[in-house]
Amino acid sequence: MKNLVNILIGLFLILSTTLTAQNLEFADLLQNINSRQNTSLNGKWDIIVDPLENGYYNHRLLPKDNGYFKNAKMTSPSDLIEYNFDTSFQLDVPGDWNTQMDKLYYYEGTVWYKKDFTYHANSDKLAFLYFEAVNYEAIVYLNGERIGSHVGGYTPFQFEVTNKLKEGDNFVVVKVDNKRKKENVPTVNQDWWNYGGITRSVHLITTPKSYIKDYSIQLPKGNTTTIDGWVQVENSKDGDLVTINIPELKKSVNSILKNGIAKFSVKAKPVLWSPYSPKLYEVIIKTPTDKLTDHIGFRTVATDGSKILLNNKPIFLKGISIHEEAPFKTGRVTSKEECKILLQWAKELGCNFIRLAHYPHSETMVREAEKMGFMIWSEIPVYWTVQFDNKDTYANAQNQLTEMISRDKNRAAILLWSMANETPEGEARLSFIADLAKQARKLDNTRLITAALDTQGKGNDGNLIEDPLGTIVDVIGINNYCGWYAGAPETCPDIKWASKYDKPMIMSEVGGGALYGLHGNKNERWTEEYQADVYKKNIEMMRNIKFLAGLSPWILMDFRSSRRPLRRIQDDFNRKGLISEQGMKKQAFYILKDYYNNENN
Ligand code: GCB
Repeated sequence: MKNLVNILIGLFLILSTTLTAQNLEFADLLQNINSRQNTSLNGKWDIIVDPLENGYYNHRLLPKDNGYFKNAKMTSPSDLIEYNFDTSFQLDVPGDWNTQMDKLYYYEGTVWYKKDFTYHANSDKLAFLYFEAVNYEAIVYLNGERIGSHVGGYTPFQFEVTNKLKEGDNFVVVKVDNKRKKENVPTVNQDWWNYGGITRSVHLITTPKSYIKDYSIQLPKGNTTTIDGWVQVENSKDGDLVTINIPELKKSVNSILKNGIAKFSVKAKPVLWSPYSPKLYEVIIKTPTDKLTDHIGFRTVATDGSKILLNNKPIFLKGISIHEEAPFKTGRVTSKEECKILLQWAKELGCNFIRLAHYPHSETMVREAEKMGFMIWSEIPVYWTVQFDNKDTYANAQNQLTEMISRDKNRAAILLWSMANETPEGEARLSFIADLAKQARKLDNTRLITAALDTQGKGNDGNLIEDPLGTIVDVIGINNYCGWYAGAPETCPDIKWASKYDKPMIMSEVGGGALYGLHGNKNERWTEEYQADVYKKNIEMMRNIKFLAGLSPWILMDFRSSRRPLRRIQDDFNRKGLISEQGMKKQAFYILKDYYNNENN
């Protein structure tokens, strides 16, 4: 009874205001796929490797409208069809192809993937094919018919396929192409492996005809006592009710749908999410036909001069950078367990913060990190010199940014959206990144905008931060490799840092390489001793930076990169990990751990 009274007290009825479905600029994506009726299409997929683009164009027997995507079968012994998915090789999805098949280790090009599945039609349901990520370009065919395409290797995309599915047997074919191109984001140069394939999970999701598509539920900027947001319901009627229920807070809010959107706002005093207490609340969203459950944290983030404030209190970000590379087996991370191993190592190091480099990581990674109390920096692969004056390149970058924010806008752990990494100064680059920042703020005014700058050795009096990008971001990221790419380690402590901007600075990269188990003098490169010394000297340097608000050294674990050929040392791995790819901790791990454990901030 008491509960009921409380719920009634908390019951608000708010008429929706002017926000309409057309105002929403988020990507066309279902929010919170794991709370939906979901058939996994993971597992073995049949594949055909196609370096000549033979299955698509150009073949006498395969005119353009009759490619591998038709999944043709011979019907008589005299038929000539020079491919057959049913007898082809197979690859695991999710997964990269490079580490699953020796002959695909360096492969960059097209692979055709095919999966059979059954579907039982239900006239009350809609069906969606949802891909968590495919690197890099995907063209998707269902039952021989093209249903759409997607560009960008690290963000989700979906297609509504209700009317294209057949009762019973169906097949989906995906043409996956990871050829690097100058105009792409990232461009042709990158210091990580260009893993190809359907690298994350694939789902067949069904929803009611009128379904909850998307929502945003969080604390508004600077306010810790109001939860507000909106719910978007497709195929709804004006006047239908949406209920947002947070049982633990004893809040149940009703809001009326208008043009597919229901806005709400409710007074509440949630326990705030933080690394000390990563509290998530069960949130249940209901419409007359649909129901979803999420787990959402509430917190605010802001800056004050050179401080980052979490829930109005200054916090120092003790971080580490992470690539989405699987421990022990290398290749792409494909399971929750692998995410947890990486995160557990970051915990052991004493981190409260992770930089998910250099592209959006999986939703699983973000959600696991959030549960464990890590603050997150999430970024798009605007990396080094992309074509800043190319409109299509910008559209691609903005699309990846929009998909990242759309997917993760309800994750309290994410404090920072990063627009770019180490981009060379210039006018075209400035307006490119300024436009991205504008778009990010339009979609989400509650988080901070950052970018990792490469501002080494500027100015006369040490390192002066004056990159004009500093005017655009809220938090300045600096990648600096004192003792590795610039100067000897002993020169680092004397470097004086200055900044033109009264803004927080995160040392978003710092570090050096070492081969696990290689020992020697601290002046010998690649030894663990050298790397440990680089860390010691950089920590001394960082202690003197008054406007330092955190750091995310490069990097938690050694990762594959085809820029790193040095035999018997690198062997295609960037060796700046604090941990080897086989999980062995190097000396520098303990130097950073000591710093994080003993520093007073
Ligand atoms: C950087 C890049 C990062 C590289 C790293 C390195 O500045 O941002 O992607 O892997 O340096 O190891 O050189």
